[in-house]
Amino acid sequence: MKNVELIARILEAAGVRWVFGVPSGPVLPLIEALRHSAIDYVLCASETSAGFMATAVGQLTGKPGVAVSTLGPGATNLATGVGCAWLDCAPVLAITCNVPTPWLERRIQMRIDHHQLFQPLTKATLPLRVDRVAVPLAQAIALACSEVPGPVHVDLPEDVSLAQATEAPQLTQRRHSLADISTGAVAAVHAALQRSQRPLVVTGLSFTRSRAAQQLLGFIERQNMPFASTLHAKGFLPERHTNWVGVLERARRSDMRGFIRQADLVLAFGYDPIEVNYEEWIGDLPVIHVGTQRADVSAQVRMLFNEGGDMDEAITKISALPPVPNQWLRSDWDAHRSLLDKALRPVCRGLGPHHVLEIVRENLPRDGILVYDIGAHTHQVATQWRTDLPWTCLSTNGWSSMGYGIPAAYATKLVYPERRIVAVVGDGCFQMTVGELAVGKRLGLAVPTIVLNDGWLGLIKVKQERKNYGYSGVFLGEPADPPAHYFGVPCRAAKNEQELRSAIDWGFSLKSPSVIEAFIDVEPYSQTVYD
Ligand SMILES: Cc1ncc(C[n+]2csc(CCOP(=O)(O)OP(=O)(O)O)c2C)c(N)n1
Ligand SMILES: [Mg+2]
Repeated sequence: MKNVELIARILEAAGVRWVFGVPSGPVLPLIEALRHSAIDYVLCASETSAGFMATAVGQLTGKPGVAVSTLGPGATNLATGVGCAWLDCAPVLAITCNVPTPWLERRIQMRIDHHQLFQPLTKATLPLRVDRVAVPLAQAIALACSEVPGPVHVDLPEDVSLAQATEAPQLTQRRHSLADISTGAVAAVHAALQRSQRPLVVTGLSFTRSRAAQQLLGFIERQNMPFASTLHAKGFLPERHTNWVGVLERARRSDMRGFIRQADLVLAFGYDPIEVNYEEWIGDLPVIHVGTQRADVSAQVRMLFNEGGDMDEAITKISALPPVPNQWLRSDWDAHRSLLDKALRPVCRGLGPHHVLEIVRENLPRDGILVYDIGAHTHQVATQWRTDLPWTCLSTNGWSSMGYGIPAAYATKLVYPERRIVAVVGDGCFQMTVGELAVGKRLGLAVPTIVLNDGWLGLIKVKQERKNYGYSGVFLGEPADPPAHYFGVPCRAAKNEQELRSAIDWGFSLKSPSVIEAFIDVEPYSQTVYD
């Protein structure tokens, strides 16, 4: 058995189903070994997308998403995808295939130091060597999956790939137990609730890894408290619940901040400031932060408790606290939600982003999954979209890289072939990743991609407006009528609600991918995104 075969066995044993990437000579031995394994090698249009696909698989399955690249430019492309796993906390294994070991330090075509490249983007970066493959690989997998999950990089020189394996396959289960923070957390919450008249619960990225959502919801209901989340935590508590009051720091943030000013205490569970710093919205409210990591905050934030450890244990114990009466009225939350819903839907010419989202929502079942990209539309989706189920509304908010939407939607379809998946992307994001449509076509992934064709880098246009700058470098051009297909992926235009409804019906009726270009008015974003 060669080392690449050993690697394939170890990946199989770790539950890996796909390896995403773009090949080159040094990658070929690994691809050949995968060809004889239960793992599919998925050719992507760029390594960056391979990293996004691995991120989505890692988040959705809890098993390592794997992306493989060649050296130098393959590795630098991959780095952008790996950054997503790093700041959005996804278990990912990034493998770079390199020149043979004796050449590793030489100044030769395409070669750079991969360990230096990946060091700031990963939990660890490990070299594989002729007699040291199984141990570091097993360590890498265990480390990627342990709390806080994230990417681990391994570098695989070509001679190591081809050498006979000298080790047995192994999987080390490194389960480092999380600190018990429950005693302090329970005491802090108990004391704070006695003094509070209007407590507010918020959840965030780390809560997506919690198994105590039911306990937290029970606590929220018994204590008669409203709750909000960040973008990533959408759906991990049900957004159609009467106590739900919105999403922090996305569209209509001023309405959210207005509501938050009515509160006198924030109980944060699984909030990760990587999505948005507390300082942005907290004002002088006291905070109890219960997460898997201590929050990185400045001295100006009034932290009553700030600990990282076994969040679920803490939530479970906190949820057993007896109810403490407070002054919240359900009508406070109803009034706020009505205000928010109205403000998200400004008058506009023709089709607005909010119309598109409404129509998509109507056509996506409860367990359907929306995967969306980065731009003004991210803000609109995050605040307007409602979902009651975990992992049904995916984007990137830590890394926030354009180009996530299409590859992540395709990866999601690989994980959930039976569910309805739709990608919603801006036209700028579409231009960055249009080549990935060919991946969907090749794999026959029935995912409609809805392009919000507004002709602008909408988010940056709004930023220029807010700074009183002139528009420059943000106009993509008047959207042209779309072609009949991109790389064989059929495409339709939708210029009004009726055309959009029929295009969505058409998209979901196909057994392969499609593109729907929705021609939307960009102006509503000026009233929703940063207001
Ligand atoms: C890789 C990368 N480059 C640049 C940015 C900065 N950026 C954020 S949103 C955006 C514009 C996105 O435009 P589009 O896809 O048309 O979406 P819209 O804002 O119009 O909804 C840009 C340039 C980024 N987040 N990621
Ligand atoms: Mg745009």
